[in-house]
Amino acid sequence: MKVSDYIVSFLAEKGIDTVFGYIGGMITHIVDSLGKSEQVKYIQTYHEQTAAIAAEGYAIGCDKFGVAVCTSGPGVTNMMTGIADAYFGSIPVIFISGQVNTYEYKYDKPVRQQGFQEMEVVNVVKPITKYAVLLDKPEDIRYELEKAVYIATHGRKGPVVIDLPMNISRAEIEPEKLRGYEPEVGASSVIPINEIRELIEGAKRPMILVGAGCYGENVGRMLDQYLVKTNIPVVTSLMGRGIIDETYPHYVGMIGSYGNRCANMSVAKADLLIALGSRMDTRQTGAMYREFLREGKIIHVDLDKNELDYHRLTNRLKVYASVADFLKVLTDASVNYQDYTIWNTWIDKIKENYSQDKEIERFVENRAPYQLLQRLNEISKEGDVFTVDVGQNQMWSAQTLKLKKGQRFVNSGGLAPMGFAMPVAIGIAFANPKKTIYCVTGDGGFHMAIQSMLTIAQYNLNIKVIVINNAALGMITQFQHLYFDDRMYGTTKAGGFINPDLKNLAKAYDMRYAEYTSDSLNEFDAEGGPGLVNYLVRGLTTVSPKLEYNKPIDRPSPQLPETEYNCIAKLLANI
Ligand SMILES: Cc1ncc(C[n+]2csc(CCOP(=O)(O)OP(=O)(O)O)c2C)c(N)n1
Ligand SMILES: [Mg+2]
Repeated sequence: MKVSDYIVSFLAEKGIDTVFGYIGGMITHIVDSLGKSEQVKYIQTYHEQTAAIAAEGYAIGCDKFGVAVCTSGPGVTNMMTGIADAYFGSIPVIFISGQVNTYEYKYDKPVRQQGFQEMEVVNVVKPITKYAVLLDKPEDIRYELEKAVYIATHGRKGPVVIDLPMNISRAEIEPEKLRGYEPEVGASSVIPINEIRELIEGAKRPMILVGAGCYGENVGRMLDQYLVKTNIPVVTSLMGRGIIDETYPHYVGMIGSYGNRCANMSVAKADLLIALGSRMDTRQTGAMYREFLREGKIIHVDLDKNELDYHRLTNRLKVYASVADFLKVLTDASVNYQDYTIWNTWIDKIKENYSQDKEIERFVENRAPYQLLQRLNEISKEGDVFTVDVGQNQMWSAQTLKLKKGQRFVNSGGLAPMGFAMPVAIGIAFANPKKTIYCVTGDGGFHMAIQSMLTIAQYNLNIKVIVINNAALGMITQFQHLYFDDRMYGTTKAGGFINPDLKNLAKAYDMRYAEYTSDSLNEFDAEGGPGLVNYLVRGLTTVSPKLEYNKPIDRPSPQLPETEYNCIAKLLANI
């Protein structure tokens, strides 16, 4: 059997039915084997970056792992954005890159390259992968594939790169003679349940923070049950949205630099934060991280020990465990939960007065972008998926979308590459062909991923691409307004940034096209099939609230008047 055929049958056995890629000389054997396969289809995208991010989307959509293939040299450099994104986003993806023949490869020789399009892939991708290997012995193929899948999908998930020389992919092997991979047994989780119980029983104002580490393993459902039982209020991180059922009455909102005002205000007043699978990075805690939880302690649950050990917040009880294991132990333990009615009543007040809808009404001048998200709240249905890009469009969406049961919110918060929303939607669509996907992107990010449109049209994927078209790199204009006296170099038409004609583009890519402004939004409904929606926004746009540097998390801009802020604190003091 040829190695490339073996790889495809291995993937089929693991239940993978779609592989994304871009062909080139060094990967032709793999693509040929994929093409011949009846179980695994090969999707030839129009850019390796699309393939890489689509593979992430496939992993997210099917809860297994994604696979992307590319040729050597420029194929791999183009894939790098997706590899890095999968690393920072903890998404399990196997990347297979073609490499020059082993007899051309330079190995340790101090020359730049020997073969055409040769590049030392393993060393280049090492810092952005969980594991990377040059597979230069055909008889190692089973071992390395099994190892790759194990590493990608266990512990904190992430990407693996197998760099596969051309002559290895076409080599003949005898599958029954190949050695397999036996994973090493890792350190087991440590759950100090007595200390945890004591902290929870002593807390009057507990709060749960749901982070991206809560994805998968049915954690969302476990959490839903735990919440209903305990009535503990919940906030999410940007990456933790859409995991629990956010219609839970004590769901407060998203925290962070662009978090909902009510969520940031509430978390600052908690006396115990149970942080589940969340890095609590500066974007969440604010640079003044000591203000993040002034009087509280944190139960910090993470299965990445380094996140626990190298964190700058000190008031933490470290729990080295998966969220699933933690919840199992916590649910089985007999814990006397206090009655949180007063705490929840205060939060309800905060939610009522400082919800995102109130924020928009009170503080946002140019409301058009937010109105689009409010419209999506009206027309989207349970189970729909939102993918969002990077920039203001991402934050408007994260702040404003009220996720219904089963809805998912997919975005990139670690690498955050513009041009993420369309390719990730492609992968999700292949994993879940029946889902309706709303892909919200900025005009800048849309143009960066333009070739993804062709794949969407070609396969008639159920994706509605919505460009919030403010004719600007909006997120940066807000920065330039604050710190560069409104000098909009590179971000607006006057500064040299322009957009192509989206209507003509849609025609060229054979996509249905619709155009709306805030005045015609009520014509935008869920019935329209896949296509391109150009949502035109005039004037400068802002995200609100937004935490400015050196401000505590509960005092985002625009600032509340001092008397109002103090009044809220006093209200709580009576609890
Ligand atoms: C590949 C890449 N380049 C640059 C950036 C920096 N960046 C972050 S947001 C942003 C502006 C995005 O503009 P647009 O896509 O139009 O979205 P908007 O903010 O206007 O909603 C830029 C340039 C990035 N995140 N990714
Ligand atoms: Mg824009």
